[in-house]
Amino acid sequence: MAEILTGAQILCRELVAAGINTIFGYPGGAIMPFYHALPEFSGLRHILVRHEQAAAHAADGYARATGRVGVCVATSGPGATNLVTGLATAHMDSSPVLAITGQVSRPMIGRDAFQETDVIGLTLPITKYSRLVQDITQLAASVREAIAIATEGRPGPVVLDVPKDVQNQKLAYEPGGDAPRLAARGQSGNGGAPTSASLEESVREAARLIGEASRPLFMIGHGVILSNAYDEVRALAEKTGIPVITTLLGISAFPESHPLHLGMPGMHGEVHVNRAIQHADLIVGIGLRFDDRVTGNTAAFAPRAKIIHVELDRAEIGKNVKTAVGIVGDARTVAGLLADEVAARRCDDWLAEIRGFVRPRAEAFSGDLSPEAILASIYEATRGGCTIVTDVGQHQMWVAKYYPYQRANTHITSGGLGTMGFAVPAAMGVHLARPGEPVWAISGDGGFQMNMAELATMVQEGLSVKMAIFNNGYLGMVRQWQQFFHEKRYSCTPIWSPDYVKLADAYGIAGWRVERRTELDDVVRAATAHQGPALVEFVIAEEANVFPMIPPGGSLSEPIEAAPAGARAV
Ligand SMILES: Cc1ncc(C[n+]2csc(CCOP(=O)(O)OP(=O)(O)O)c2C)c(N)n1
Ligand SMILES: [Mg+2]
Repeated sequence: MAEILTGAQILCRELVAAGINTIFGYPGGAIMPFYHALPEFSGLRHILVRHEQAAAHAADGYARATGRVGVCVATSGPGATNLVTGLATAHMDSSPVLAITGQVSRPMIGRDAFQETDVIGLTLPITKYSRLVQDITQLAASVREAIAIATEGRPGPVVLDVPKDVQNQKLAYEPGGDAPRLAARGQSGNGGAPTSASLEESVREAARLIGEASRPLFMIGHGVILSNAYDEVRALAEKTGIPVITTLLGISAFPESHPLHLGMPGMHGEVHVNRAIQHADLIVGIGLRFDDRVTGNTAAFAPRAKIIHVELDRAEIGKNVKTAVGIVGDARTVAGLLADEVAARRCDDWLAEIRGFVRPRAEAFSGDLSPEAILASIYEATRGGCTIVTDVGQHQMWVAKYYPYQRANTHITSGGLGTMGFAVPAAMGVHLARPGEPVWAISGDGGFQMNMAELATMVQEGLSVKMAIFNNGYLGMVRQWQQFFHEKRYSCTPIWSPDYVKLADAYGIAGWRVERRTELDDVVRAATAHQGPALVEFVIAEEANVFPMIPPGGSLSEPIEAAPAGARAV
């Protein structure tokens, strides 16, 4: 039977009907009808953030941890513009986020009304779909459609911009209407790649190339995590004996301790991984987009290799690298088909050759509190049973290189956009998605200060997030580039920090400072066991570097393995 509901109530009803139970947001004038309706929906837990950017990152973290849509809510104008960085982050990393924004009432649209911003214009290029819902009769279907678009195919963020008068309008609402027919959304071409063959033919051709190759590699990315293709990819690797490279967003798609796992490629990839790429005669990329941090200079990337590219998004095939076989499909499905089709083989000689590429660690840290020791301590304290959420910078690369991930989808980071400030709010979303297990947000002193206001959110909402700050007194990654490429001119990269232990105290949460290796394990154990949010500052060497490094625009064959002469290597 139809009920008379406001647009705001319809929005909430539809969220509940879609199985959503957690939303992150911040109220304001144009979204007030939604917030007025919210208390009637006890199934919707609202997390009041301290800045809308954090709402978007938290929804993103929640989405990445669950595979389901994460929801954030903001008012018009500044509330909506504050979401933009979070939406762009989710877009670059294919994360299903639904943003609901209040808009000024319809008669005011286009008149520079108070807090009016063209949210659709702002978000169209950084979302899969953005819609201004002007007709209340379309509202319920719009929610269903937006969630379907966010989650189906290659996931991504979507925006529903709802004018205040539409939220207040009343309508006879029939729950459970038909799922909307999705508007045809254009595919943006196949980059000239040979994807026209049927799936079976492409898989057969790929299996043939895999059988013939003498130096094959698997390179796996976020698509393997998004499609839950762990078992299929592992079976494929084990049947063929082909070594596996995991990109930054592919970390935790394959166990690091597996004998076939090589490590991370690209700008900060290990030397032996990049050399393997340069010597390979076949690269099978699954669920990744060959971005420039992975390939370096594409003209010099994998010069001997044919490339098979398995990717759900047809537009990615042939976009960045020339592809011999493009297979448009879900990573799990295609990896399963390939595993059935390939002949069992081994790659022992090739593995031995790659082992010969392995270099001793170039890094040498002054002081005894190395990033590696900190990460080993966190691993031990949680027995590998936690999720790590990283920010952006040197610490992000150290985590990517040294944390020994064994469990699927336990590494969450902003890869494509490289958004500083991501870790702390995203970890709040991960905590709510996985309340039964520890989550550590690992940030630099720069990135932590971007969103540290969320400490208050954690206190108010009782979110037990563990925070590690790698304090090197610098915007370290930029400082490293200045050291290597700008004659060590440390322009605007030294960064002052507050006393983080006192900061934690001001928020009433547990806080520690670790300066020595001897203090490390006890503090990490105590912080992990602590009920409630906990913050640990790790004071590390100021000028520690991430090695090796492929210079920007350089070839994977030319790693920098030591600080340039004249610059102090620490
Ligand atoms: C929002 C944002 N602004 C600027 C940058 C550029 N950037 C990349 S890494 C970095 C330094 C990060 O410093 P910190 O958080 O202290 O981490 P560290 O590199 O020292 O580990 C900067 C400024 C960015 N990625 N994101
Ligand atoms: Mg720093």
